[in-house]
Parts: sequence; C-alpha cells; structure tokens
Amino acid sequence: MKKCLVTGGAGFIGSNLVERLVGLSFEVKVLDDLSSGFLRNLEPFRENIEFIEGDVRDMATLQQVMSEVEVVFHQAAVVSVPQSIEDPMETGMVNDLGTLYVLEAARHNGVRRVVFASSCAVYGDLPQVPKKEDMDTKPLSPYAASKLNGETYARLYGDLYGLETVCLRYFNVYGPRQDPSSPYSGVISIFMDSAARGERPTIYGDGEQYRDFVYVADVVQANLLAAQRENISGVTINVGTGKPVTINSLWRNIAELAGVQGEAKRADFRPGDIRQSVAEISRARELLDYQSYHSLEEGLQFTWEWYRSRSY
Ligand code: UD2
Repeated sequence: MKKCLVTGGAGFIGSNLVERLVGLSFEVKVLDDLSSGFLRNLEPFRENIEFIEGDVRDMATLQQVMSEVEVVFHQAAVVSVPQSIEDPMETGMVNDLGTLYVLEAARHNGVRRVVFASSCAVYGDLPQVPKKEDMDTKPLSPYAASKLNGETYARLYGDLYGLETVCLRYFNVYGPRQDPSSPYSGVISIFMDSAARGERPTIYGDGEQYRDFVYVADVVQANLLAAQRENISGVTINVGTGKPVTINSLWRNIAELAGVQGEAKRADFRPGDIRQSVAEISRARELLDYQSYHSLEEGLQFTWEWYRSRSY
C-alpha cells in the first residue's frame, strides 16, 4: 500500500488513522467536508498529507482524489444515532449514498481495497452476548441501518466488480480527539471532559449496563491490518476488546485517574439504551492477527492526558 485515501480523515477516528499512516510514511490523502471533523485534528501533520475539503457524494472530487490510490479507508459518516433518528434523510444521504459513491469511484479508479467503518450498532438489542459476526442483525436506528447497508454494498462490489472490501464493526471507540461537546458524544469523552472541569457527570440508569470500550489506536491497527492482509475480501470483522466494562466502574476509574471526588449524578435510563454490548473478537484474531494492545487503564491514561492538556 503506497497511496491511500481516508474519507472523514479530519474526524476522531479518521485523524488518528491518518496520523499513524503518515508515521508509517504512506502517502495520505484526506477527504473531509468538515461537517463534524476539524482541521485542528490534522494540524500536527498537516504538511505531510494532501487535504481535500469536499463531500463524499461529489463524484468529480472523488474521481480526482482516488486516482492512483490503492486503499480507501471510508470513515466519513453521520456518526450520531440520535441525530440519525431526528434526521433519517440526512443520514441516508451521507451514509448510505455516500458509501455507494465511494465504492463506485473506487471501482472506476482501480482501487485495490476499501476498508469500511461499520458499527456494532448493526446488532441492535438482540440479547445474545458476546456479539459474533454471524449473529442476526437488527438495526434500531437509521444510523445502524446505514452501516448494515454499507456492508451489503461493500460485499456486492466485491462479488459483482471484484473490488476488495473489508468491513470493520467498531465497538465503543474512545481516545484523544473524541469531541465531547454534544450530549450524544461517547461516554468516555463526556466523563473525561467533566473530570477535567472538576465536575461530576451523569450516569443514566443504574450504571450496570456495560460496553466494550476499545482504544482508538487499536482500531487504527485493525484498519492497517484489514488493508494489508491477503484473502479477506468480503469479510466483516468485529473490532473491540472482548471485555465488558460497566458505566459505574468506568466512572470510578476516570474519577480516580482525575482525582475527582464524589459520586456521579443519576438520571433515568436513556430511551433505547442497549443494556449489554461486548464483542467476540476471535475472527479479528484469526484473520487479522489483531489484538487489543491497550488495556482500559492504559487507554484511559493516554486519553486523560489529552483531555487535561487540551486548550479548547
Ligand atoms: C455507541 C455508539 C453509537 C452506536 C452504538 C451501537 C458512540 C458515541 N456511540 O452508542 O454510534 O455505534 O454504540 O450500539 O460511540 N452514558 C451515561 N452518561 C453519559 C453518556 C452516556 O451514563 O453522559 C451511558 C449511556 O446511557 C450508555 C453508555 O453510557 O449506556 C454508553 O453510551 P455512549 O453514548 O457512549 O454509546 P452507546 O453505546 O449508546
């Protein structure tokens, strides 16, 4: 892989991926419309990338940026579940249609492989845990539906046109550059932001619901492996840690790290909240040699250092 394109490369996960690719001396192009990403996320390595401000549904721009690109990491999306419920059309246009545009442009430009950022949201609230890739899916939001549709299109482009595609189902990703500014932001970014201000966050429900929190560097690693391993085209792979963490214990960890005293505030369960989510990651191990190298303690430590030092 020499030249690659990261769509959504100015976002949280995208910019971490771009930083790593630059560090490995790949030629990196970034396409982002800055609707939820920030140029500041790219600032430290801005000189080493080609940044194109644009929409993934603009075929002329896509044609231009994909020339000579070998691998596309498609991270661009509307990423909020509640936002997708409020505005399903926008999510459909950006996520469903945008993915189709990216695949179509990739097919016409001789791209070898597209790695698609999917989500554990596709599993919905089906009670079986851990979540395995061959389990039933049950999207509960336009966002989840869009990710499942993206997977379907990715597989089809492999079957019909020979474009290699790999879909990664991210679990709850956290780490530096995750934007805490909306109430729908990831819980770790919200808790870190509260802790940095010396405030107590709110836990919804009894706090015993659990998630599989995966550090962003491990998600980046999974992307690199998914781009380079042979004979995995058409496959869908969970990217998590396999370890459940309750929201109560998460706050205890962060409060201790930050030296914040006191219990979190309490509020009712969030409507539609999933009770249990944890990944089965044996497929990632087998096909990608993937491991989640960062323990929660280590990941939280790195993340805390970033939140503590940020000036905006
Ligand atoms: C995550 C993803 C979502 C989708 C979904 C799939 C994020 C931000 N969202 O939603 O895109 O893939 O998984 O199932 O990664 N909580 C609190 N206090 C807060 C915020 C959250 O108690 O201030 C709780 C919340 O009620 C939930 C848990 O923390 O039980 C995780 O919430 P989240 O919004 O970080 O992520 P989740 O799993 O709902």
